[in-house]
Amino acid sequence: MAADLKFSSQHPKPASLSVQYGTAGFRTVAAHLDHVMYRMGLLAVLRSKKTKSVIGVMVTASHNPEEDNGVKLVDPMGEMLAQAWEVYATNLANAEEQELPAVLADIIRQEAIEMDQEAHVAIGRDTRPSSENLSCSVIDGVIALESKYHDYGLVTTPQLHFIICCRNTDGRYGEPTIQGYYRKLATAFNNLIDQAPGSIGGCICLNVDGANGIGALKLKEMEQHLKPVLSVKLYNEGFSGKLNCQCGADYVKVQQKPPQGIDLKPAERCCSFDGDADRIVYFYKENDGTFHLLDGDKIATLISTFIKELLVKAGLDLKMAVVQTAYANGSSTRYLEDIMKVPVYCAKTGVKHLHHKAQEFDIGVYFEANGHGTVLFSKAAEEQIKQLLGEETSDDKRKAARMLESTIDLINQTVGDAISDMLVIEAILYLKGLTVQKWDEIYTDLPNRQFKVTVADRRVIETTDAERRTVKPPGLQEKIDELVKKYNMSRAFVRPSGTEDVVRVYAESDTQENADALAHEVSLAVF
Ligand code: NG1
Ligand code: ZN
Repeated sequence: MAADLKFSSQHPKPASLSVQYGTAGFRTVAAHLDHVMYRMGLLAVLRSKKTKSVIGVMVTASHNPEEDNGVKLVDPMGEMLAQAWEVYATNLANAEEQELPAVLADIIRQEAIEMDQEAHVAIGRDTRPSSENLSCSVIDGVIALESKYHDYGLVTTPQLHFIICCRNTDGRYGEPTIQGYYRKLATAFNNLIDQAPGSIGGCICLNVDGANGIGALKLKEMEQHLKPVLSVKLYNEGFSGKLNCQCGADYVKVQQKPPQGIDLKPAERCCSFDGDADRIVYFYKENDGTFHLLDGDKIATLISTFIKELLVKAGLDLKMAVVQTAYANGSSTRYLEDIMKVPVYCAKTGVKHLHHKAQEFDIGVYFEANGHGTVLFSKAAEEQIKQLLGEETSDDKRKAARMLESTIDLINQTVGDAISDMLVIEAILYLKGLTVQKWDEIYTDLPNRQFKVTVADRRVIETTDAERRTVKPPGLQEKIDELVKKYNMSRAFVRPSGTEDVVRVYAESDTQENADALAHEVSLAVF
């Protein structure tokens, strides 16, 4: 390893700054990230040499404030960086300037990386003002190790994941360009819409809150490819408002109210993307002004119901399961298990955990309550569906198999994708002739509340059972259990956030007052 790394001194690490590769990569104020970006350029090269594949680097801080930024690496099939490498990322980001060559050399030795292997890095970024410069710093890191890169510029996070998967599967997943993404999804959407019964017609009107981010930009580009049955009205497009400020999926989910800047009329259906367009939630208001949120749990239920019905029609015996986190509303879990008879599993917060669990089934539907999720189809499932299409079979079975095939193509299986999920939901509602209210009525959410609590050191809290119970500090779980007993149909848990320096508190109960009171009491127990 060369003693001096090219450009390294141009990306100095601020003294005594320490960062950690968390659930969503590195995330902090943008001003602290320049050296991290350069070093992630270096790491992406090593990961690319190791896997002999194209590796992605996405510059974004998702739903966090515009002043923040972040970076995450994308592995060959479009999945999150392998967990073992998160430690390398943290070590590299925190190394002092003079230690950097040695830390790099250590990774090369530990992973037995062949340095003469070619490397390719694909870079994308969101619309934050800091993102362009930061992505140039990533490029400096790639060039320092004399490797090739492609800068895809402004893309949504899931678009970059899609491109990485396409590039590493010789185009079998799709054409590795943004236009290829639009074409694949639009063709699938249009094919699904064409399957609607003759009685269904007209136009779908949808208000979309773009969170003043990249999703709005990309949805506009995509619209021309879609059948004109979908009429999208975009709000918070990013011309004047600030990214994620009083808008976007996280704001709507956590605040349980509509975003600013949207002219919400009773019964009209709306959805919100987050800042990098990998999350989506739906909402509407009633005539009396009552706000209704349809979050990731409602989305998972709608999609899994649709797929299950198609599997029955097609006569396919495929094992489907839904993966949720501790934040899933208790009503959704009960509905899926008791009424739908679909097995439900709970994974730790963070997409990589859900993704991993979902891979165990023929069809794994996973969604975080915050609206991040997708559906995974095993190779065997895809093959069985294809096989049915090639066989002599009844028209009904063939039609169901064709719809399943289009659904697979419409879903971005690499990661949660607001645009893809939105098109899946819209196609399902259209095909079933459902309004947003009818969808909402499938089950009633238990009132719930989420709080953030700032403590001296959030790491003193340790959890078990997919983060639903605490094991440390001693006595905390017992206190929570006592509080939960005081309220009807209630549940509560606390866990340290993986992306912010806070402890998150969640409570649900029979009434909003009780959920609020329980969340409040549990917050006090955390101190
Ligand atoms: P943390 O900060 O660990 O709670 C948040 C979300 C996760 C996930 C990550 C990554 C909640 C409660 N938590 O994680 O679901 O999306 O950010 O963006 O929404
Ligand atoms: Zn996001």
